[in-house]
Formats: sequence, C-alpha cells, structure tokens
Amino acid sequence: MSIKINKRIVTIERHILDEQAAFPDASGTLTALLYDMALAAKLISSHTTRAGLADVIGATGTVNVQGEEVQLLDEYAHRTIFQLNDHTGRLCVMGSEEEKDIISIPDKYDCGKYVLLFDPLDGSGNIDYNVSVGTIFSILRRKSESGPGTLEDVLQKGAEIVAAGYIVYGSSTMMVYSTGNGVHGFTLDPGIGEFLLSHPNLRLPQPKFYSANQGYQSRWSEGIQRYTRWLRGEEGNTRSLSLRYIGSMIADIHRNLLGGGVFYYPADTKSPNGKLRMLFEAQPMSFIIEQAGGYASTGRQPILDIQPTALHQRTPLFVGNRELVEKAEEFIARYDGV
Ligand code: P6P
Repeated sequence: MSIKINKRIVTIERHILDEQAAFPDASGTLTALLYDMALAAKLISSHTTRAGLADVIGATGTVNVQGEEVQLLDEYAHRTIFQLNDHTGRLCVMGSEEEKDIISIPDKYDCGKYVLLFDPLDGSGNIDYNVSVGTIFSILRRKSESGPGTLEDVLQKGAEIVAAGYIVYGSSTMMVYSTGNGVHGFTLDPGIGEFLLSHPNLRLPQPKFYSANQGYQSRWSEGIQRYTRWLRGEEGNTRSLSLRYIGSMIADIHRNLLGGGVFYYPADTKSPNGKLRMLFEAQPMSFIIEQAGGYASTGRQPILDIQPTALHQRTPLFVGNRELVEKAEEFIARYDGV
C-alpha cells in the first residue's frame, strides 16, 4: 500500500531557517529574532480574534504619543512584543509607536547587535468595528559599537533594514516577511498553532485597486486631486482602478500586495507632513513592497532613501505598483511644483 505523502508543509520556523542558510556567516540571531516575532504574532492573534469576547476590547482611557486613544489591545500587543524581546540579548534598543522615547534593554540583560522597531497594533481604532488590524516590525543592525543602543541606532534610513514584516489579524491571521530575499506569506493554522507557508515569493500583480481616503480630497493639492482622477480613468487615462479603502493601512496594503494597486496617504492642509509614521509604518511597509517588485515614495522621493530625524516623524506615503507610484510623482511635480 503506497503511503500518501503530504505536500511539503513549510512552517515559518523552517522557512526562516532555510532563509538563514543563504547567509553563510549568519549567527542565527536574526533567525531567532524572527521566531520571537512569529510567537508574538500568535499571542496577539489569540487576543484579537476574540476581542469581542475577552476583556480586551475598548479603550484604556489613555492617549499615546500620537495623540490617539490607546486601545486595550494596543497595550497588550505592545507589552507582548516588549516582553518577548527585552531579555534575549539579541537587541540593543527598541522603538514602539506607542512609546514616546526609545526603549532601552533593562540593565540586567545583555545588549545585542540588532534594533527592533514596531507598531504593535496598526489600525487599532478599527478593532471595535471588527475590521482587520495588524502588527508591523522592522529589524536593523546597530550602528553604535556596544552597550545600550542609542537614538542614532534607531534613526536609520529604510534602506538599512535587514528584515521587516507584518501580521494582519483578519479573516485569517497572516504573517508576511522579507529578509531582503523576496516576500513570503504564512497563514496561521489555529488548530496546530503554526504559521504555514501559503504565499511563497509574493510579487505585485497587475494593479486592480487604489486606496486613499477620498473624504479628504478637498484638502489635497491639485497634483494629488488630478492623480486621483487619473486612477479613476480620467485625466487622459483609459484604464480605471477600483477604489478599496478600509482605514487600516495594513489591511489596505496587504490586499494591494495580493491584488495589485497603490495605497496613498498624502500630505494635506490638515496634515502637512502626512499622517503615517516614517519609522513604524512607512519604512517597513515600503521595504516589503519594494521586495515584492513595487516602489514607495513621499510623492517626491523614495521613502527608503530618507534619513529620519525624529522617532515619531510623519511622512506622506505612496506605495504599490511602481508605475502607479511614479505616476503620482509625475502629477505632483507637474502641478504642485518642486
Ligand atoms: P484616516 C490607522 O489609524 C492609520 O494609522 C492607518 O492604519 C490607516 O491607513 C490610516 O490611519 C487611516 O487614516 O485619516 O483615513 O482615518
């Protein structure tokens, strides 16, 4: 009797290990760090998928450095990622969208060679509406020689990112990551508590969607208003894309990664530097999308080339299929001047 062999089941742990094999001098530290983020994802997922039931829904009554109401799940996600990483000796410093300053490694623990930046729960304002939210992270090598990490270790260009990923807590929980060798997606099998490879070597397909909050159109520049009309098949464009915007950046960008398209949150008269955070949202998502064959820009320059000057600085963001993002740059240059 022949035994039916399952098709190759690849857990995220196995995939990360295989990826490490591509770096002969790898010490395994980055691999272990990615494992830790996968574990954090499982723990956070277990709370987000029953937010309506557990005592984790709703606000804490506090406001974070962004001026946003902190949700109980925000706090849980932030604490989980911190506690899984503060003692491992793999990091010299952390930065979180929820913390005003950089997060030092407690004195009792060793410092390592990596920096971890994370947005513990992006889009958390949508939790109460049962809209998908997510965790975003990026990993960089420290610049300082040794000891506790510094702000300089954190304020690096996105081009210096060693690995980045996000977890989207939606109809299923998916973890998508890149170590600079393509983009790979894993779906959590809650029955066995494992992330299984479901989307190997993700590449942006031909675009179907454009994602922006058109409710702000009157606050946009002429170039961005014309660009938006172009995406709709006007302004001389013969092709129109479908508008899909759910107000949770991770959910919007994840859909566009799989279906093709552009997400943009431009500067406007109310937010002259845009709304999204450079270090915790724009850089990691730009790294991932560019690894999938796309491009990310402020509308005037590549996101990954920008030297950050402040931990929570914001940036305009256009990210997705290269031809769509470059078209935005073209409209902005033509109608908004330099
Ligand atoms: P608006 C969520 O608060 C967030 O930071 C992103 O996830 C999302 O894309 C954006 O803000 C939505 O902002 O102004 O359209 O509600």
